[in-house]
Amino acid sequence: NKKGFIFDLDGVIVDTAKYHFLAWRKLANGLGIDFTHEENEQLKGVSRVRSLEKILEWGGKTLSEEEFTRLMAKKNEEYLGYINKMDASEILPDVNRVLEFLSEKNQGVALGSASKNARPILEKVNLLDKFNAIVDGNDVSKAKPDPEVFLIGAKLLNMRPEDCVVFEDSVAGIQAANKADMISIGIGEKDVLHEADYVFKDFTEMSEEFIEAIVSD
Ligand code: B16
Ligand code: MG
Repeated sequence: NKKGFIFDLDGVIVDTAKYHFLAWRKLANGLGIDFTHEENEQLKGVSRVRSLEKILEWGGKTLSEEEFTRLMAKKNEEYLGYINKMDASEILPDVNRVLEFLSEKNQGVALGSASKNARPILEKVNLLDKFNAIVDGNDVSKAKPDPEVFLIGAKLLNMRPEDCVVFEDSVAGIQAANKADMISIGIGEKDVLHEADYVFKDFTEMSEEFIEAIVSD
């Protein structure tokens, strides 16, 4: 039996949300806008453009198109400064165990991320060669909760959507997986990710028996 396993990046494979937070906070504070951890939570899985729009909404500010574009580039530059210092020690607990198990079982493995920086991040943490397909923010025109990112992933894996499984930490990502008719597995809090078919706090809680049952279902 073969299934396609599609991983989100930020919050599932690595915790880059903390770097997004530092970069967005610097930008927001520079505009005289407060930026809290709670607000950062709401930007999880949200595209770069939409993230800046939301921060400006929260701060009650508007910018010219030129300034908007310039600040987005500046935020990304700041973010890349943190990314460049990443290494394999930042891979979240038991991600490697699950990836190895899936590869042993000859399962399809893909990345489905909103980030335009997904490839450099995977390279930094030395995971690029573990994926049979990569779909990131450069490949999609519609952001999660639209299912586009995962449907492209299924296509690249040559799998039907209903034979795919998505690991996601964001509500929008779980909704996208459900809309794609895939099995949705939340990584995080049960009360936040209640729309998911299954929820695990992190991969340390996910047994090989569970994955096997999904594969042979
Ligand atoms: P970038 P994911 C998402 O990654 C992040 O959760 C979100 O906070 C970020 O704004 C988005 O990528 C775009 O990232 O600025 O690097 O293109 O969770 O979909 O892997
Ligand atoms: Mg995520």
